[in-house]
Amino acid sequence: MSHTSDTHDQPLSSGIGRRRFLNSAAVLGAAGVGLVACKEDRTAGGGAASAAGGKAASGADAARGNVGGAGSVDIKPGQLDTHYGIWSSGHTGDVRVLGIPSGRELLRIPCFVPDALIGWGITNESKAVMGTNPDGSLKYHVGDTHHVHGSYKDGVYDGKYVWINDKINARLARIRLDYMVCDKITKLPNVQGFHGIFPDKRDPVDPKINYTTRVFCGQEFHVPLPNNGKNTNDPKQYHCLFTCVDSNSMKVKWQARIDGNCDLVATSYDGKLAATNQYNTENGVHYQEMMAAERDACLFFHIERIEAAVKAGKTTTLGDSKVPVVDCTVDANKDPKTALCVRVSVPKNPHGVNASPDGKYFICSGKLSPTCTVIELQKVLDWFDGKLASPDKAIVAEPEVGLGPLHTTFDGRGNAYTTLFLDSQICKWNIDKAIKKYAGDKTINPIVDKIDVMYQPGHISATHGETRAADGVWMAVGNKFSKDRFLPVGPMHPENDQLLDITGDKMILAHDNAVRPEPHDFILFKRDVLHTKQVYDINEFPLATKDPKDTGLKREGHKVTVRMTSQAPTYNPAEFNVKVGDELTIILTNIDKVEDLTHGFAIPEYNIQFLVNPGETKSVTFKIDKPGVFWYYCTNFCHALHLEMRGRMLVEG
Ligand code: K7E
Ligand code: CUA
Ligand code: CA
Repeated sequence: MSHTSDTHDQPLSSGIGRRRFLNSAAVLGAAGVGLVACKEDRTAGGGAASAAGGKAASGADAARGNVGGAGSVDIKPGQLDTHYGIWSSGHTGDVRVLGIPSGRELLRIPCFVPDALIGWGITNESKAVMGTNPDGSLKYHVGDTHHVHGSYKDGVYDGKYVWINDKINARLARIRLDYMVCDKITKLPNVQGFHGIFPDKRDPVDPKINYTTRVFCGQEFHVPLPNNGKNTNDPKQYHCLFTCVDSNSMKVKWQARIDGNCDLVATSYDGKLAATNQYNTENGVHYQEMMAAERDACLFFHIERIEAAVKAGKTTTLGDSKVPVVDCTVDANKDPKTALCVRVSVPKNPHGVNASPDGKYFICSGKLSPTCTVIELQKVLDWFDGKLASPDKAIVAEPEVGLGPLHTTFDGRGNAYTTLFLDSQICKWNIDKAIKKYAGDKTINPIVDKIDVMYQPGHISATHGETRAADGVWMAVGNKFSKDRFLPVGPMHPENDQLLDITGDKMILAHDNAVRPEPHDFILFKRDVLHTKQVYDINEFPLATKDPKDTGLKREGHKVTVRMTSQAPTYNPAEFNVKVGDELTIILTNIDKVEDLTHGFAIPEYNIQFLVNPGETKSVTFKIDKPGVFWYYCTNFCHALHLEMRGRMLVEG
């Protein structure tokens, strides 16, 4: 297999090295020994997993009855998965990293909500990313992540970032994939119910910019703009905003005021169009009103024109926000030649809009209609050029797929796979056949296959499905109900993420995977897309203490700073003195450079616990409010003398 460690610039597994490190450290009772062992046997426990895709299953595997061309989902002890999956985890508010095909959860990356393991929301650095009140307390403690998408270059993942939304508090988070940490969170002004996101795939004008520079964000819940308590019952004041965030600075570039709402978001491969499906074109407040119209819409934004309007100052602002807002309401955009946006109609209350990997189509799933609507992007551009009589002429197919279509993914071979929430099925259908049928050949049946899933599926995503490199190997489905699939654990069942092999004509259900509620969206890609780092570059941290002799206490009035290092199994300093009434800041640098040698730092009675990875620096600030001896100690097993890794904070009475 090709996926051995020498194809990566970083080690794939250090289980053996780590074990040897602990053993030799135990014998010698000293820090920093046995480290050479870490460099050997990288591949002993590594090697590739069963199959990277496209390889025929062995006879023995096939006999198990659930193995197709994608290979076995059995990852033997010591073997590594072939793919990463990045999962949005819903109202637990974080991001999860899974190994695919095993479904093993490898990491949770906190962003919007505090995390007790790594001390997210406790350290000063994480609080600065999350956002605080003037008194230093966290602004928000809850989050609801729905959609996660990666950065693109040339229409494929470049492995740099993923972005994820918080629906509750209208925030967009960015995760750096090298260290797998959240490095920025942006609050969208004047937005409620921030739902769909999608990064752009290239610049609409400059061909040299063939990578992601913007992230588009849709608002699902319309509110009076500005939302200041006036006009709460005047429907004409209710609008939604479609927001563009600069993917690099994470600053909000512009917003577009629209009629109706935004649900999910898609972007075109040429960078020219972004779109959102709308289920509430009625501007209804109750669900009965939101279901009144026979057809809703997919709303297309002409990015180049919008940005020209922003540049020309054809904008307003809302409330305290300085972000320029363009007018994308229906009445202001009737003339195709100048329109910033256009609605293509879609049957009643659609859900999900997905871009096909050939770059030609956006597909809206019907939800209340048993259909998917295929919209040809070139025709939408033709409408903007005044060459298409009506925007609905851009619809090229509307296949009947089954009951409750929600989300669609692709295999790169011309097929679409749509979740059917009500039928508890996946429908595999052929896009070209659906187009031919819509064009008049009624003998054609675009439906290729259907398979039961358990139960009530929402999101669906195939390996590289929303990129030009869609390879049709594995496909994950997030089921909203698991009922009888797992041991009962009281009233709340886990969710059921299922993995299907889609290499053949027929889909094969390969694996059930219980997950903590409630995942929504996810992306799956080959593991060589990522090159994560296991040891921090100490220079990433301006506050780092690089040498133990620079540690110690500095006092300025009641403000006390303790610079500290950790090196297994010691902290330096091992004790320090402070007084009641002091405001203490501890800046801890882990100067161990050994992969996997993470230390913790906890101190009793002050709600403090956080981790420092090799080379990492973190700080905490708190007020000393009681006298006594307080042992700070290492929470993360690091050494044979891990339990001895502790020190004293002495507060005179
Ligand atoms: Cu269908 Cu918020 Cu993506 Cu969930 S939405 S499933
Ligand atoms: Cu350091 Cu445990
Ligand atoms: Ca509607």
